[in-house]
Amino acid sequence: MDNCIFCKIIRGEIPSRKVYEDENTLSFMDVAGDVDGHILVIPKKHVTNVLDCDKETLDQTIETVKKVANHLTEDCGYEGVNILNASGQPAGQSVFHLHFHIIPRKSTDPFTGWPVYPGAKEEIEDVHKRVTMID
Ligand code: DGP
Repeated sequence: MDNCIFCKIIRGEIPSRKVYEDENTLSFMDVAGDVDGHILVIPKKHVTNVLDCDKETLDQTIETVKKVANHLTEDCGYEGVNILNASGQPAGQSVFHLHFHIIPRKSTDPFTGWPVYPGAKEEIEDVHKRVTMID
């Protein structure tokens, strides 16, 4: 995709600090500067997000997420990771090339990795009826 920032990173037209690369995926440092160690994992094939991603590309991308996450916890002194994905603008996606965020974590971190939600408004039974795929 000509104008996709992440496709430009893959092509080397925009520099990136690479963490891992193989034939189908790339992992590099996120420039957001919001939390130490913020890393992204993307497929080299341009897909928008999880919603339009084919199984093969998603499998390859998740495999690299696991590889990087294991490296962080086994070799880099971290104790856990948060793995985050936004699929769709209402979910907070701002770059429309599939990516998973990896936030390396330590038990001493003075923050939670989970979004701060406002508290459920609907009865769980009502939501369950609307979303369940089980007859
Ligand atoms: P999201 O909001 O979930 O779509 O995340 C997009 C992330 O991409 C955001 O954390 C900042 C990061 N980002 C945007 N532009 C660049 C860039 O040019 N280089 C790098 N390394 N990261 C970028």
